[in-house]
Amino acid sequence: MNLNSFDYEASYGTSAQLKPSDMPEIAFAGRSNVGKSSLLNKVLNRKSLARVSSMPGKTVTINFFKGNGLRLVDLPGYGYAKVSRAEKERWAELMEGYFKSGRNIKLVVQLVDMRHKPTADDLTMVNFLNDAGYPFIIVMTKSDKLNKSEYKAQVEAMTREFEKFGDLRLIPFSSLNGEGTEEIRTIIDQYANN
Ligand SMILES: Nc1nc2c(ncn2[C@@H]2O[C@H](COP(=O)(O)OP(=O)(O)O)[C@@H](O)[C@H]2O)c(=O)[nH]1
Ligand SMILES: [Mg+2]
Repeated sequence: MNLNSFDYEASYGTSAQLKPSDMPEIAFAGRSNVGKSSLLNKVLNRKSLARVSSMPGKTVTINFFKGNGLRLVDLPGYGYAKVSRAEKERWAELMEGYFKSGRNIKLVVQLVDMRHKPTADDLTMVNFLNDAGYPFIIVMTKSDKLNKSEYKAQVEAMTREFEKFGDLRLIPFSSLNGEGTEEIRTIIDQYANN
């Protein structure tokens, strides 16, 4: 699939605004600031298609990108400490609405920061995906920030952390040096056509 021809489609702040699903979708989930927008820009080979925000968690929206009969979905980030209770409720409403609207979700790409243990929210998200039966992979972001020994230790720690999910794909990724980009493109292609 040509991932160079995707375009921004729309953003929504409440689930009532979501359009019915008429195309397969691949969704991207993760905590605010994990590097989701950077990953989308890198994978889609665009400089600033998905805005790279310097104010994480500021607005809760779900963003759609469309191309080649496929939608890529930038799910709202979670876990940002300074958001209000109202924003947290908006987040939950939007996520629940998204996952309950009968969509053709081919794959969820779950991002975790490679430097740290997955957060409680990360694990809640992964358990939800697993229990609900969505195919998912884990992308470990910001791999460029680790030295060689930290890198090796974190691959091992993450492998143990997610062991119970069977042969789950764990992909180190860096939007800075491009590590993992081709692997993610290949997986998107495989699942989109599946
Ligand atoms: N070193 C490094 N920084 C990154 C990487 N990905 C994102 N960042 C930085 O992390 C911050 C959050 O990135 P962003 O893509 O907006 O995260 P989002 O909130 O998940 O969409 C920004 O300052 C990015 O420049 C990466 O792979 N390596
Ligand atoms: Mg973002």
